[in-house]
Amino acid sequence: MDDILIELHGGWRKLILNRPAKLNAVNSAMLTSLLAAIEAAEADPATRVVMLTGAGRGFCAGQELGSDVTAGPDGPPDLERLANTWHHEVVRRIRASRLPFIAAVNGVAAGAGASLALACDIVLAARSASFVQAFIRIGLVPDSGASFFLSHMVGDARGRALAMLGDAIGAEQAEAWGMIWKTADDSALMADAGAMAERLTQAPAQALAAIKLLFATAPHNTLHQQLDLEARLQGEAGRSADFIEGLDAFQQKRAPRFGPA
Ligand code: T3D
Repeated sequence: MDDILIELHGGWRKLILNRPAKLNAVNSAMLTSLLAAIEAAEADPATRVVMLTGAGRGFCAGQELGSDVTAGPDGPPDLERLANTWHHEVVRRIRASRLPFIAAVNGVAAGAGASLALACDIVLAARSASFVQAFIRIGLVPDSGASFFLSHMVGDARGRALAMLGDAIGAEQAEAWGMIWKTADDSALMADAGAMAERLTQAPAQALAAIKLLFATAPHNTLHQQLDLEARLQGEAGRSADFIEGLDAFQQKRAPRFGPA
């Protein structure tokens, strides 16, 4: 059975974490497949959006608590390597991608599974879904960007408490705290996420990629650095065919038809 399923939907593709019996907990082999799936999406000029979701009742239960993290004859597992080579590489690829990533969080997102969702550009979650900073429960520390995402998204006080207590929070709480974009009824999640993906396939791709870059740099740039970058990217957007089309459409009072990146 493939541990990552890929569904093609015209201009967007859905990547499904597919180990439902383990709530889609990931291991190095599965993350290798996920990296390849992300690479394939990037390489396909017809793909303009990626959706990430999980099979079954979970989104992703984080690192599989199996052989990757078990002590072997040579001593304890090398979690630094596991993080750098697999988990963190996925987060880097999602954040560096030209493509908007939507997480459709269909169930529990724990440990690195929560980070995987939060690394995406827009997170929709089923009302019954939950987010668990599970690391502390097993003596580990937040990784895959969790400390970065939480401190920026929910702030220091809430982020620290979530990381230190490891309590689960429900999707509605996550929405209220600004951790995710929106909660959907469980039965509507996939349709809502699909409609969003469809909508983003019609958006100007160059501008979407530039927005990703702006939000990646904003947390560590000064205002002046960010103003410089915004001006540069606006200059590039201003020279794009999408801007010509956007202006024409506005003046002609019609919907714009943006082309490929
Ligand atoms: O180097 C590095 O970077 C290392 C990376 C570390 C990053 C991490 O992600 S550390 C955190 C790892 N994840 C966890 O600790 C979460 C473990 N799972 C849970 O705490 C719970 O399963 C959940 C809170 C996520 C959900 O609870 P519940 O009650 O809804 O489901 P369950 O019954 O516990 O789980 C269902 C099955 O999935 C169960 O298998 P079974 O008994 O039916 O055969 C359970 O063992 C399995 N499962 C869940 N999570 C994992 C898992 N199997 C392996 N690894 C898991 N992470």
